[in-house]
Amino acid sequence: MKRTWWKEAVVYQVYWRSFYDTDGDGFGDLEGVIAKLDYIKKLGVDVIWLNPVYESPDLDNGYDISDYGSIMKKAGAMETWERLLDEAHQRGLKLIMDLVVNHTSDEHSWFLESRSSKDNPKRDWYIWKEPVNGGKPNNWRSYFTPSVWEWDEPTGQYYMHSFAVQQPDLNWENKEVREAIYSMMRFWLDKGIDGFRMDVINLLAKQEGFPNAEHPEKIDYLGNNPGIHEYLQEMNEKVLSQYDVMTVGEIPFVTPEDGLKYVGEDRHELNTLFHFQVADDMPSWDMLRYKAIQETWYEGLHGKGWNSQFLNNHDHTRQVTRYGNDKEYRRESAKLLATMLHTVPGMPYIFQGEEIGMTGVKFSSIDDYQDIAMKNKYEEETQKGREPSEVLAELQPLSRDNSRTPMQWDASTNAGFSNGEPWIAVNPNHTKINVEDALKDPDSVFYFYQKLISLRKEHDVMVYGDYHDHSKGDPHIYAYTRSLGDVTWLILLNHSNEPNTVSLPDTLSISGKKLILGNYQDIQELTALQPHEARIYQL
Ligand code: ISL
Repeated sequence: MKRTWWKEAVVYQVYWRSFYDTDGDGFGDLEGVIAKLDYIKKLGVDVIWLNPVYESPDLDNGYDISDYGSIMKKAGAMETWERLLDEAHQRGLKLIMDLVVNHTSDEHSWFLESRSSKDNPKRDWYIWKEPVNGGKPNNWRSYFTPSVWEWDEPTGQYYMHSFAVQQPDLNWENKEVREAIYSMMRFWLDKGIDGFRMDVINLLAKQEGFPNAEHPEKIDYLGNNPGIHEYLQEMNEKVLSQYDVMTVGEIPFVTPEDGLKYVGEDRHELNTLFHFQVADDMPSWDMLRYKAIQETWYEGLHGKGWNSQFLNNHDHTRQVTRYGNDKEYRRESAKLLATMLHTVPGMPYIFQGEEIGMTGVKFSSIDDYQDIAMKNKYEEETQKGREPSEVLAELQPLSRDNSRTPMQWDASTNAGFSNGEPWIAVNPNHTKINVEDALKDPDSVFYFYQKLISLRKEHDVMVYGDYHDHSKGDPHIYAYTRSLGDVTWLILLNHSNEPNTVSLPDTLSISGKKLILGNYQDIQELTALQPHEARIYQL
């Protein structure tokens, strides 16, 4: 596998609307990101992934784009964005943008033209279907609604939307659509961005003939359909291959075998991917399942393609709450999960606030939640006559708003995020969990992340080392090696609220070996790990 800058990178995800508000409107903004670049740089990361900032009615927090070529007013002006890119580059930080091209907003001029009449030149830029037997064309469910089909009275047809009604799917079969998207991509690449995170990029191709699904509730039929690889190979050939950029595909519903088709170095499609066998399919922590997933993806990609490692983002609950212990062992647990994500094979992504161990949230009323996905689901379920409090309790743990509460800068009002009324409530625990306190505490989660990231820069074994799990079958201890040349690291994790012993072959004895990094101040017993203890040894 050839060495590249992006394989060696750590990515920091900036959900700008919850990052830092400089104009007091209650939303974060690009000036705020600029103001905090030195903080991001201090962490030691290499790349910023900026969530969508394009003009949008903001129904799905920017993932409903109405103009790809301009900046959303609440985020700032194009001049502000250009200054952000320049200021980031001056600090040696790369910037990748979010590419959302499976769908647009229903307020995009393309869709307004397309829906205006059946014979409009842009009618075929979206997916329109006649009724079937007087009703919807098929039984497909969308991510956010019971059906992908929305009736359009004026033209007497349905249009398809894989997400909200207000997010109509583009018709990628139409060459004009593809060329318009490629031209938009060049617009941003020519401004100097360093790549794209590609939103549900495996949904671009739809099932031939739009047949009914056997299990409509399992929405995997929306992705990985014939034609997708031809689209991505064309995108690579016409656009991406002309630039030195990184591309990470958000690719749900794939196994390693399918994932490799998107990121194999010989495929000329994308560089790396987010799969969702954990974040979407593993509701709570299951060490045996996690190890098996890591194993299959390592075997599937090793030597051929590159993986990305994450456990939370703007769509998935904060990892220390969902997959760790955010109560009595919050710091240790946050550091253990970080050690794991930064030492398993693949490039690690840090979601803003993860580096100080921010937690999920539980609002008492559905009115406090802002996420369109959650509000739609709440409506759908309560409409069935279900008890609202039961539905709320069911939706709270995995609500996307868990990760979208404002970045906690200090213990002051609104966590120092805004002088206005924040668009979403601040987590009350900001008085205890915030950047200001973290930077004063040499043992904070922040400085532990900083050490992990700096280790990555000094030791190629973290990036390019072979992986071997030596703890298969153990439900709490995760013990694995990374080996490169004559360097072997052994990572020991005890994902448990109880101490656990580590039993390893003599060849992996840690007696007398160098401890590279650990999350406990002192090691009480060499072969026994404390609750949520993590250690990295050089053998
Ligand atoms: O939200 C999810 C489950 O919690 C994910 O399945 C997510 O909806 C899915 O991976 C697609 O997410 C992306 O596309 C959506 C947008 O709402 C998400 O924020 C974005 O990450 C539509 O653009």
